[in-house]
Amino acid sequence: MNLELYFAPGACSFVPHVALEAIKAATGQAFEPKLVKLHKSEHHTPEYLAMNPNGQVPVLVVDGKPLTQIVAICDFLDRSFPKAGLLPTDPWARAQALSQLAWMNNTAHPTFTRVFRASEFAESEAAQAEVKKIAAAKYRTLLERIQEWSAPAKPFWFGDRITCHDAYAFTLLRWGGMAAVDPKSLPGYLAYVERVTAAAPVAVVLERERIKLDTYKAT
Ligand SMILES: N[C@@H](CCC(=O)N[C@@H](CS)C(=O)NCC(=O)O)C(=O)O
Repeated sequence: MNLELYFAPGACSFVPHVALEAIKAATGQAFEPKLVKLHKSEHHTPEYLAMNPNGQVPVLVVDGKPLTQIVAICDFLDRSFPKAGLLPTDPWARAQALSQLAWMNNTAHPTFTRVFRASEFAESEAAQAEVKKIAAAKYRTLLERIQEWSAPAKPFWFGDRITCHDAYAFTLLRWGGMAAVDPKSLPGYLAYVERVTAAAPVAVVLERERIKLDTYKAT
C-alpha cells in the first residue's frame, strides 16, 4: 500500500502521524510524510483543495486516493493494519473507543479552535476576547474529562501500545498551554502524557515536527 500523510507541525495531524509511525514499527509498512506550511497557505492551493475541500490537515493519501477526517483515518488504519492494535477488537469496546475519539475531534478540538482563532467567531476585539475567555474556561473542563478517562492508562490509553487516543490526548494537553492551562495543574494527565512523549513512535514524530509538549507560559 502506498501511503502519504499531509501534516502540519503541532496540528491535529499529529494523531495519524503517530499512528503511522506505530504501524511502521509494528508491521514495517512505510509512509511518506508531506509537510504542509499553513503559514504559507499551502492548504489553500487548488491542488490541495482538490484533495481536501475543507483546506485542512490531515489528509491521508492511500494509493493516490485522499481520505480526510481523523476518526475515519484512524478507523481505516486500524482495519488495514490490525497488528498495530490502534483500536480494540471487541465491538462494544471499539464503539466506546470511537466515541471518545469522536468527542476529542468534535468537542474538545473545536473548543480550542475558539481560543486559538477567535477572529473566526467574532468581529470586534472585545467580542473576540470574550469568545477566547469563555472557550478557554470550557476547554479546561474538557481537559479534566480527558484526565479522568486517562487515569487507568497503564502505561498508555489501551495498555502497552501507542494509539491515536494517546496522540490526541498529547495534542490536546499541548494546546492547553496555549489556552493558559498549566499542564502541572492536571498532574494525572501530565504524568500520562509524559509517558506518551517518551514512547518511540511519538518521539520520532516530535523530532520530525520539531515540537515539544510544554507550550505554557506563566503570566
Ligand atoms: N475534523 C477535522 C479537523 C481538522 C482541523 O481542524 N485541522 C486544522 C489543524 S488542527 C487545520 O488544518 N487548520 C487550518 C485551517 O483551518 O486553515 C479532522 O478530523 O480532520
